[in-house]
Amino acid sequence: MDKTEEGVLQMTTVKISGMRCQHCVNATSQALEAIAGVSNVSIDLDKGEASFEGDVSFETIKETISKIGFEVIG
Ligand SMILES: [Cu+2]
Repeated sequence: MDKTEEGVLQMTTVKISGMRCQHCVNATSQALEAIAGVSNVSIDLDKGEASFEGDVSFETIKETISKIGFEVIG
């Protein structure tokens, strides 16, 4: 878990399985950005990880990712 400073939104990283190319990365990025309260989404395709800022439940992230055909695995 990344360090959280006062006044700075918490950074969350989740593992996602199923992303294979830049198109998948874009789809994931757009889906996460569309969630209210989520910002600064960045995706690492090699690691299969997505990082973002915002106070949002893990269930919401899981649901959003599964809707576009991928799976949150951690
Ligand atoms: Cu792809």
